[in-house]
Amino acid sequence: MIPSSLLRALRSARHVVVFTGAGVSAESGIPTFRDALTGLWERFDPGELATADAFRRDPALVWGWYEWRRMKVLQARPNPAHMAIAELAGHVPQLTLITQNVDDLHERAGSREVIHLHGSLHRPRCFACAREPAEPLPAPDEPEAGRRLEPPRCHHCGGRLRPGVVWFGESLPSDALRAAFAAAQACDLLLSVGTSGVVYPAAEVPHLARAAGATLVHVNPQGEAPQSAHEHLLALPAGQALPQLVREAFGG
Ligand code: BJW
Ligand code: ZN
Repeated sequence: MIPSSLLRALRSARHVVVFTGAGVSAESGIPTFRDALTGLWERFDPGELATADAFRRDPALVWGWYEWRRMKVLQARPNPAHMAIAELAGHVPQLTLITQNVDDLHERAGSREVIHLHGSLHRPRCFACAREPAEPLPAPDEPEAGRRLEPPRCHHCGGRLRPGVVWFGESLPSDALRAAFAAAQACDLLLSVGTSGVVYPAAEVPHLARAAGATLVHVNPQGEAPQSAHEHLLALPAGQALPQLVREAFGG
């Protein structure tokens, strides 16, 4: 049941921000990071895989793991949550989509100009000179989760390619972060979908929107009950909650 005050706020919003995390892709079969039992960090140590030092120590381990993840994304399809977000953009005057995800499922659902705060699995670059390869990488051939794989070499300088994601201790792309913070401060409603909200500075985004007076809507089956009348929790999987929200607010 979606509260009527929330439906009214959504119908009258001029600028909506949708802020997504791994939970929005969970129903596409992409594992989240911190869910008990199924999260990636339950099985893998982020310190051994998601830092620049880890890549320096063991590039083949890190590259192999990210190729495994890229393959999972290539095999996945956008789910009803991605589709509902793309559809919502057609119902409101302005929508800014900010994602922490490194997959391309929002784009494949039809969303345009997605702000990727943590980069992309699909845009590797040279670890030495930062240039991107001229040719897109071929699809990985069925690597297993723990299999080492030598990273391809850069055509310019011979350095190793690294995944185009933001590792712990690295700066977020400054244009993306600036655009995300500006949208958060300018929006009147922010939908936070499938994120634990523990990784900074991305986790500032909903806080900035709240401080600027926006209505906040959290979509998370494990979410905590909010404290204010301007904040709502839809404690459902995103693939159910978002289509229902768009349908009840705008029909069709
Ligand atoms: C569903 C669902 C369904 C399930 N429907 N929902 C301040 C204090 C302490 C530390 C720091 C700080 N500021 C910065 C730091 C350090 C660090 C940090 O934040 N650490 C914290 C963990 C404590 N931050 C950084 O290092 C950042 N850089 C930085 O700050 O640079 C400046 C600096 C320089 C030098 C030194 C120090 C600072 C960079 C962070 C980059 C994070 N990168 C990762 C990996 C990306 C590459 C990869 O994919 O491997 O990004 S970590 C990982 O977490 C990934 C995600 O984008 C990110 C967020 O996770 P997300 O999306 O929220 O997923 P989960 O799994 O946590 O949550 C899923 C949620 O979905 C759950 O709540 C479920 O209930 C829900 N869910 N199914 C709806 N069907
Ligand atoms: Zn190079």
